[in-house]
Amino acid sequence: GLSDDEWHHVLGIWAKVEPDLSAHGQEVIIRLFQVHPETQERFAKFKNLKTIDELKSSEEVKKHGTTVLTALGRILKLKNNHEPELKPLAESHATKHKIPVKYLEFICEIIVKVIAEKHPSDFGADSQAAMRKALELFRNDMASKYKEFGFQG
Ligand code: BLA
Repeated sequence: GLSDDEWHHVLGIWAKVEPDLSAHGQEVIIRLFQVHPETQERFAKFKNLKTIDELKSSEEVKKHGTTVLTALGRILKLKNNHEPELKPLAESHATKHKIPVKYLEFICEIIVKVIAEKHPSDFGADSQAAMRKALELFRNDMASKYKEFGFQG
């Protein structure tokens, strides 16, 4: 897990993200689809969105971005005790959406980049390192739950 000091960094920057969660979420999803187009194929509901303008004007993309960051925020706030929140998410992602761990790595990297761009003066090296560590914990625990649900990830 992370130290108290590391969690303090993680939750400190998250408090700056939260007032504008949907703009952050929208940016994360659009960037994910642009940098890793294969990820967009996983969404039946987004397959019809071809251009960057279509992605930007989609209320559904914004809504999904908000869903993602709301869930992630809940998980981060539980710190090292995220299991109750993580378990149903791992189950749906293992058995229904079938999202490889590799894709979780992609989105986590993009989350760090988007926060760094939007909050250059509040997301220094220590905070970035702490956030990366928190996201790695999230991914590792998702990966081990995936296996419990019979998905190799
Ligand atoms: C749906 N993804 C969801 C839901 C939540 C998250 C809460 C709705 C409830 C559920 O189905 O369990 C949460 N998604 C997250 C979190 C992250 C995220 C916390 O991306 C990352 C920090 N899911 C992934 C990745 C992809 C993905 C990397 O983690 C795609 C590459 C896909 N999530 C995905 C899909 C759905 C979903 C396809 C269903 C969307 C729908 O049709 O409504």
